[in-house]
Amino acid sequence: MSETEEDTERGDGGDTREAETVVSVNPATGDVNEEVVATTPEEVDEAVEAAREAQRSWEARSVNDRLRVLDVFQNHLIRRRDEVARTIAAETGKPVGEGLVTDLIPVIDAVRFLKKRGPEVMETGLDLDNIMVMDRKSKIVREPLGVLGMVTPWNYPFGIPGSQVVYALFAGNAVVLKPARETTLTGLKIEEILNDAGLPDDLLHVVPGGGSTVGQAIVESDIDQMTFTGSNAVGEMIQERCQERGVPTTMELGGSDPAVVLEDANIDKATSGIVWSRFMNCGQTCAAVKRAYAHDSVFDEFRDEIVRKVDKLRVGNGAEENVDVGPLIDEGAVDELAQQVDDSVEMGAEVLTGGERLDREGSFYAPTVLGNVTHEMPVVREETFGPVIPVMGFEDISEGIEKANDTRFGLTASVWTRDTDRGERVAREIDAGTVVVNDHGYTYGINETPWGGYKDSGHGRTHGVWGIEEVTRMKHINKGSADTVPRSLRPETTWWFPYSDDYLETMGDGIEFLYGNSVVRRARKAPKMLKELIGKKGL
Ligand code: TAP
Repeated sequence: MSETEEDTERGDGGDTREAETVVSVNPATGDVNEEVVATTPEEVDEAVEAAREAQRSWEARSVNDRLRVLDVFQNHLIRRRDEVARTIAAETGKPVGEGLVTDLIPVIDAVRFLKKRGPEVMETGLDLDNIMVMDRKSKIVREPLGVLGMVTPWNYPFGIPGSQVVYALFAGNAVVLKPARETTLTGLKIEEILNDAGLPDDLLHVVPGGGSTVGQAIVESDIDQMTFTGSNAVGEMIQERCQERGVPTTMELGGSDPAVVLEDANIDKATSGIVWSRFMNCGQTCAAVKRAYAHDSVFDEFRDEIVRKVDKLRVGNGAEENVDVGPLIDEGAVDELAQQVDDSVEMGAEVLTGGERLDREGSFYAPTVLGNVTHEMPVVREETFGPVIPVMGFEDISEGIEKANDTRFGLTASVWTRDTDRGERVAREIDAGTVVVNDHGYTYGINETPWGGYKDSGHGRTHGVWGIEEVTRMKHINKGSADTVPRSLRPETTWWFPYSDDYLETMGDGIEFLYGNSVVRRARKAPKMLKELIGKKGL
């Protein structure tokens, strides 16, 4: 939870000026963590300019040199993990251990992946199988885009910006990042630890402030790419503006992930996995199970197990011991969720457990399971960002798939079954960027895999080879020898000027030899072609 305030400060000369501040508040207690002076739009422009200058020399350093800084960062992060996780808990209320797992590991793992696979993605040799170019060599080199603008949400305040920043810096970019107001202190930690690790000055600017001021200033600034993670309403606005300005974008937006439980599923495992995926981070996860469907033959058992496991969740301040589910980010989020549940109940949904705010200090809502749910209800039609799960049945798998796909979103999904081959066949039918069989959403922390959605869940991919591609541009370099063969012997390259008298015939023979599917005809052309090629190489 946070507030942006305008304070009036009095300078030495008696002038007054407006200073906007960001107030970081603990949503579990309502206590103020700290107040930070917000960046002004002019300072955002200055940050982009300074970042551009710093980026040039960063790009000029070798990939391994850049990796050395990230390696030190990784070590600092491992050492300072509790400090970071406690900052996250103070700003979001989530359990400290959960911060380690879902915020720190994705970033630490990103560095692991980039050390292992990054260099080969930045420079890859190509096999040129065509015999006509056997004396040539090709490679792909990836070049940074320049200065990247980033705007990120509060729900994974270290994991999301941290991993995006690491990929961008690895590839040789500079970054200007606005963290969500609610989690400004966590955003500033990324900058602090990277600077401590030896990141050159000005390569990363974390600029605190509100979305409509500082966020908007980044969008309007001289950036080379914009990565946005957050709601569809804001994402669509930013996308439109970037398109007008010709700035490429990566959009990581909302989700309404389905879990599809087949009749042969391990119900104990499926319900444990689904409850964790939905209720961790107090249900405020883009890729949480937001709709659960079970085959009619196992539905009653599935529903009862979900209710039983949800009833055992311990709600409280995540900074304390023995807490599973923390608060929502603020009162506004509780209001919105309560409205979605109340409206659905009015339309006929049945509260199987929970269904109300918790009467205690902080922004708490009871972990809730809803039955008797239809697709017309807000808890299914809209994205729910809190601890609520609607459970529904399906008669056969085609109905299950149809229901799973009945959404504007397509971030991730899961299929639960003992028959993993069948699980894969169902996965292929679901419209989502990632479909996991017998687990849900966890691949954000596995950096070999891509992250990004279909449909209204956004476009572009963070993580993995594709995450590197997203923040670079591809250059193809092809090299041939500078040596020439006397033209009296052969033209340097068969297809160059001057065209020989038998050019038409030679090229025709070449096509037959290289691409024809008759072995006999290819063999017949071989001597002439070999002569061409030997002549061409001057052997
Ligand atoms: P938003 O309200 O969209 O906020 C996200 C960021 O955008 C914040 O930093 C916010 O700043 C900023 N912002 C707001 N208005 C802006 C504007 N006019 N110009 C530029 N920036 C602006 O989202 P949220 O409520 O924090 O996050 C929840 C949503 O994010 C959910 O829909 C969730 O599914 C989605 N999400 C998606 C993913 C992926 S990977 N697909 C991951 C996490 C979350 P303020 O500080 O002013 O709010």
